[in-house]
Amino acid sequence: EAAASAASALRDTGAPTVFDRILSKQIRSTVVYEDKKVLAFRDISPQAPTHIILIPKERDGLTRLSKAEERHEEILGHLLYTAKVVAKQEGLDDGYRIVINDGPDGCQSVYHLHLHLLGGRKLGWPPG
Ligand code: DGP
Repeated sequence: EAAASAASALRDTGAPTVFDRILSKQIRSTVVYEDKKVLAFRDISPQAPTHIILIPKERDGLTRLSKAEERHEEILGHLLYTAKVVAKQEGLDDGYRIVINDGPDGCQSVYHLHLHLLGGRKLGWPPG
C-alpha cells in the first residue's frame, strides 16, 4: 500500500499531495514568503544555493500547468510576480531561473502546480 501511494504521488490523480500537508503545517517547512494566495518555502532537496517552491494555496484543479484554464490567469500571474518579489528578497541580483515541471516528461513529482525559483550560482543551459 505504501508503494501504491508512493506511485500515485508521481501521477496526476488529483489526490492530496505533500504540499497540502505543508500548507496545513502538518509538515514543517521553511517559509520565506506568504500572502493570502501564495506560499513560498525552501525546497527540501535544493538544486542551487537558493531553491524555493512557490505554490497557490488553493490548488483549484491546477495539479499541473497543462490543466490551467482561463480562470487561473490571475493566480498564474500572481505566482510569477511573487517569484520576482522573492528573488529580490533573496538577493538574487545577478539573476535566477523560474522552472515549472509539467507531467512525466517534465519530471513533475508533486501534482500541485508550483514554480521553482533557482539561483545563487551560474546555472547551466540547456537543462537536462
Ligand atoms: P517537481 O519535481 O517539479 O514536482 O518538484 C517538487 C519539489 O518539491 C522537489 O524539488 C522537492 C520538493 N519537495 C517535495 N517534498 C517536499 C517536502 O516535504 N518539503 C519541501 N520543503 N519540499 C519538498
